[in-house]
Amino acid sequence: MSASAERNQVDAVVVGAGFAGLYQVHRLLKAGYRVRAFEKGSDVGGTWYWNRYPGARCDIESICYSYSFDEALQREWRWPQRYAEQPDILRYLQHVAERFNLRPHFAFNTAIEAAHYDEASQRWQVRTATGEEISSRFFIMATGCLSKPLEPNFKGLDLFTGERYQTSRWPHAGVDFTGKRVGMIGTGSSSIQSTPIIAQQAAQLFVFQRTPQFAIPAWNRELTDEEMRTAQESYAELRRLMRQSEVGIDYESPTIGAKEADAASLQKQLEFAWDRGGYLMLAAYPDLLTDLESNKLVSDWVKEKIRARIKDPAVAEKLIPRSYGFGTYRVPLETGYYDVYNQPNVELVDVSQAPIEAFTENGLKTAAGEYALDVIILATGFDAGTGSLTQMNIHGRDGRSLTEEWRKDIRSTLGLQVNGFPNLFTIAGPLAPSTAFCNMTTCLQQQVDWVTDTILYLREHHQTVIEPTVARQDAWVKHHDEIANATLLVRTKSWYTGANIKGKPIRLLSYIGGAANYRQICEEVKASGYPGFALA
Ligand code: N01
Repeated sequence: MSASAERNQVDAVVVGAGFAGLYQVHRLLKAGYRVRAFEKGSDVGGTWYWNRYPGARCDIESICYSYSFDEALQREWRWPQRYAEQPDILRYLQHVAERFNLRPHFAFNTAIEAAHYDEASQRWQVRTATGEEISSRFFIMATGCLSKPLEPNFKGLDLFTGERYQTSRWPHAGVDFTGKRVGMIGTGSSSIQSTPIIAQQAAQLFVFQRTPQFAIPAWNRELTDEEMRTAQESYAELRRLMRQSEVGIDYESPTIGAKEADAASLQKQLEFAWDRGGYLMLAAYPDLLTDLESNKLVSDWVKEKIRARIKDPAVAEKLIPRSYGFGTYRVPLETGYYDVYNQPNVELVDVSQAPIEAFTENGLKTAAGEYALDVIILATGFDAGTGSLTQMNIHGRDGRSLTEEWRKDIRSTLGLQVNGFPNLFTIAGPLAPSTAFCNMTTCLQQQVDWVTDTILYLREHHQTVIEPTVARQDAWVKHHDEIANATLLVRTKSWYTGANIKGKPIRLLSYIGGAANYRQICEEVKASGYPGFALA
């Protein structure tokens, strides 16, 4: 066999060079497998490679947002801030790639165009956009759950002669907004993080809002040497607590629900959670996401906090969410977001009743008026959960198309394997715990470990193929839906359920049964020899 033919006959193809892909390649190499990995971007980083907009930072505390698989790494790395900003996280991932010599195993600037499972050889035939054909036993997607940007199909999109940017495809050289009239479309996390910084530079900033958000203060700050040292020394215990937690970070919740608390203790508890900042606010009460009455109490309290930030009461009312409850749409953390609406150069444009109709040569037009702009920013979100996989043209047994199947109904087993697609693994795939309800670094590592252990199990048991049965898959979907449908999340229109994409089947995309519970289920499957999975 020639060297290039040998290079293209591998045990595993891994797609993606973010947190999951890097760790997956590391684990497989350590176990002695031949691996080729592919990444569309020009370097490692995944989410943190693409999302370079001003103000991009992680909403999970940096001490918890890192790998735990290597003791020396976690003891040596120093995070500068409570919530790490994008350049710091990218620097961390570049360091990990260097430290474990992972880059040589990746082909960068290389998208996967198509892949099909060949039943005769029991191997995946994978084709890249650069024309390579690779034959692999295992096909592992580490493509992230928020990787395929959603670009709304605005009329006249290309007529606009000014600058146009998408937050998730931000130019590496940055953008200078000085003296410019800027239009920001969308008010999700990306917009909420970037708006305060853009508002400092732009001559005028129009924020086009369709749905207001319950953003809560991050209270970001520098980490002291002492805090960092304490974390580094106690990582073993912290990681243990994180793994045992509901969402992959350690926190405490009261035992009673919000509606059971009297007015004084409710006020005290919410102030306490608010002051701690960030996601700990979501843990303010255990029934926040399941009980309408409790959710309303907390939502009303947060609404008052928002009102208190805005000088003009008419603008404040526009910023108050009314169609859903706190926590049922991804809660963005903010630093100075509401304050921008007190600046004279910032205008909030409510497009809920008067939608954006078209882009024009000089800006854009809503049903209520026209806006002259030099720059338009699309902060319009993602085709979450499925988008990164369905864009890839994956065909399993009998030529079954993953795109076609998920167009009708999004089904998976543990979020990690799909019936009809043997040896395909989908890390952070739909119906696994992912970004919405889990600290990604905790959950991704656990899922990579399960995938690797599964591959090792096959080797030990002289098997080459694993595929979930229809019955096992049906059981997982039923379990997932039962938990999801008992929450208030499914009542809110957002990317959490795929409702931001016209025609996408509605189902909560992330498993919400708890990270620790999910880990235990995965461990039991492994320990009991993969019941409900066909091994061949
Ligand atoms: O996207 P989004 P995002 N006309 O989907 C609006 C993660 N993240 O990129 O709500 C007008 O939240 C849309 O309006 P509506 C995080 O998990 C993490 O901000 O559909 N508006 C909405 O306001 C987050 O949840 C971090 O009515 C239109 C916005 O665009 C996820 O990524 C940082 C429109 C999209 O908001 C996605 O966040 C940033 C139209 N035609 C992001 N179409 C970290 O902390 C869409 N919109 C790591």
